[in-house]
Amino acid sequence: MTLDGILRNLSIGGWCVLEGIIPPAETAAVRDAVWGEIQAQKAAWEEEVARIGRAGFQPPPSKVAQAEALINHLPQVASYIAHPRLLQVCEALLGPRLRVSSVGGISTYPGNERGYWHADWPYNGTLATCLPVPYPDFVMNLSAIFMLTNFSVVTGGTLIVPGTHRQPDNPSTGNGFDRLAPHPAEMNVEGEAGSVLLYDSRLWHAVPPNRSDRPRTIMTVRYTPWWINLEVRRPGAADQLRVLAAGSGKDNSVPLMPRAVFASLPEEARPLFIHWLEPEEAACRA
Ligand SMILES: O=C(O)CCC(=O)C(=O)O
Repeated sequence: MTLDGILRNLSIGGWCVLEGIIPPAETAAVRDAVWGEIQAQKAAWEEEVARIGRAGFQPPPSKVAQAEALINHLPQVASYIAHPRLLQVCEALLGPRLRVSSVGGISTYPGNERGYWHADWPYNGTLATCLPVPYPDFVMNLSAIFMLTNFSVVTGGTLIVPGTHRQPDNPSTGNGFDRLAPHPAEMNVEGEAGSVLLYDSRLWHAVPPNRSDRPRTIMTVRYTPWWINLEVRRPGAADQLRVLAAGSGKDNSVPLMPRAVFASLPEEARPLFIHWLEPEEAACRA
């Protein structure tokens, strides 16, 4: 598809699929590495789920596991995140000097619960760092879901409601739509492993049920323009502490990137992460 066609899909429906971002011969290795990191962070994730429950927030769906700061553990994924075709679309919508604000991993196990309808940061109403509604109607953040296993109705392609990116709010902000109810216009995104679902972060979407007999695994990446304040996600930053103290929402801070990891990134990926380096002193202590 041409750039114009992709931009038209993103403008009308709020989403598109870019095929072949990870070459077929490399997809299994990326999937296994992301799966391995999700297993390595299992105990931390279970602790986080318990903490979310104790704090009275909507618990994450059962049989779903997540890993955070994937890039710090698997820098080999950086070249896919910086794929020229993906960056071309992101820059067309968000302008030059993009940043990546988070990289995560999610596996849905067979028989998992579906998730709640939400939009991604900075529009997720369960977060302390959520923008107030109503949102202005323009693109401020893009979300990418890298399919590491095939997406279908059976395996569980991300559930989306096309066109909802133009709404001034979403079910996670308590807009009156039952966040756990099926939506009459919902659909599963379909695509082959190695493809990327790219969407306006305002699009209503949810973790889908996996009706297959194998885990479905994804990598999530958020592309953010330089003019959005990421300090609210920097652990210990004044803006972060202030927002957390003032709000009742969840913390979505992101671990900083160790300098040694940054040094190992390919040249083309470094500008996307340079804003998130650990301070020099941390590198000296390590
Ligand atoms: O698991 C999925 O397909 C959706 C993940 C999701 O909701 C998100 O990345 O915000």
